[in-house]
Amino acid sequence: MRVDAIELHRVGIPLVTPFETSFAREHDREALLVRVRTDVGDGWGECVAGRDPLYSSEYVGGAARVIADYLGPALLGRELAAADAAAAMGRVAGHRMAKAALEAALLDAELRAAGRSMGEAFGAVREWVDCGVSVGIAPTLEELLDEVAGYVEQGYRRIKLKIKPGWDRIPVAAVRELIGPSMGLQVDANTAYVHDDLSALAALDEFDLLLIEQPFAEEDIASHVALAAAASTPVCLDESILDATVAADVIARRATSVVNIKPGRVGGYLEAIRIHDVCVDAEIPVWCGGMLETGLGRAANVALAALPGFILPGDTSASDRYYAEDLTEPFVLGTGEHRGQLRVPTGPGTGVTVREELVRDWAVTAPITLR
Ligand code: OSB
Ligand code: MG
Repeated sequence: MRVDAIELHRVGIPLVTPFETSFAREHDREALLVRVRTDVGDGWGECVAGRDPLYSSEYVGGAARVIADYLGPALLGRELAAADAAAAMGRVAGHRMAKAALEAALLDAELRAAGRSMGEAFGAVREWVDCGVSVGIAPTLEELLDEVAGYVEQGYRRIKLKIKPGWDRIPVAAVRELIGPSMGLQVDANTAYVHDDLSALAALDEFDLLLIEQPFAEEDIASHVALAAAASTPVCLDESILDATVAADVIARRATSVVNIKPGRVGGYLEAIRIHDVCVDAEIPVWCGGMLETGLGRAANVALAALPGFILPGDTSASDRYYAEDLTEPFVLGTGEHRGQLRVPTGPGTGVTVREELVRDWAVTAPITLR
């Protein structure tokens, strides 16, 4: 296909509840949406960069800038398949979230033109995926327990608690008590701890957690190796997993025994599939992470989560966990045998339709068109 134009749309969408992590408290999600216009039709992709460079070095404004100045020009006017996009943008170091959004939009355009779904193209082996929910740091323990009880009631298949120093043992103990011994529970520190906290983290073993996600800095592989050796709870890397090469390396070093795959963080769905394959070969379970995506990014994440190695429930929650109104038709948890699951879209491309009136209503800056 030939890339004729790239549109950048910046939107701000209110969250139904503020989301607090060890690095920020957010009341709305600012997202960068990319539309590619090609000779075979249009495609949409969502950039997972946050408003500020706190989770990673990337952020919405920087992603828009690097697309306008470098990544867009590397694609515009070129004849290429979506699978060629990463190489075409390869001269630019890093900026994986920006690259992932462009590749996702190209995949959407290409698959729509071919009448194929992302699930089919990625190698999905199931029609429904198991869903967990990521629960932010709450103002009080009581509010945390209310929120968790609500999610359990809605059918979510596991709970993930955001933790940080001073908000770990007590909330984890209280939630384990609330949900009982058999429901999956895991924690995510988003790099908030240091090596000296090792024994305090190992003490969470008592709560029979599925995993502890990214306690230490992105670059601090050694501390993750030390925790993995000291604790029975599996260590799971998120921020540190930059691509399939890093994934293979940190598995070999025994820094991680579970991997959180976020397509946006690793440069796109095609690299995410390569990480999945590396993990399957190494018998490392994976699950699909999230970045508070709208229905657009969620649709593609749910398709990815249908691959065989995704054996743990993902942070692929229903639309109403995040937004009163979603950018696409909403994702709703199933019922009966599909309680706590989302259905993998089967329509061409992402299988969902971006509501363009909402892209306009939610715009925080004027759209930019690159030709
Ligand atoms: O570390 O997994 C994370 C949200 C924003 C940035 C980082 C993370 C998260 C989440 C939410 O945990 C996952 C989701 O429900 O989309
Ligand atoms: Mg995480």
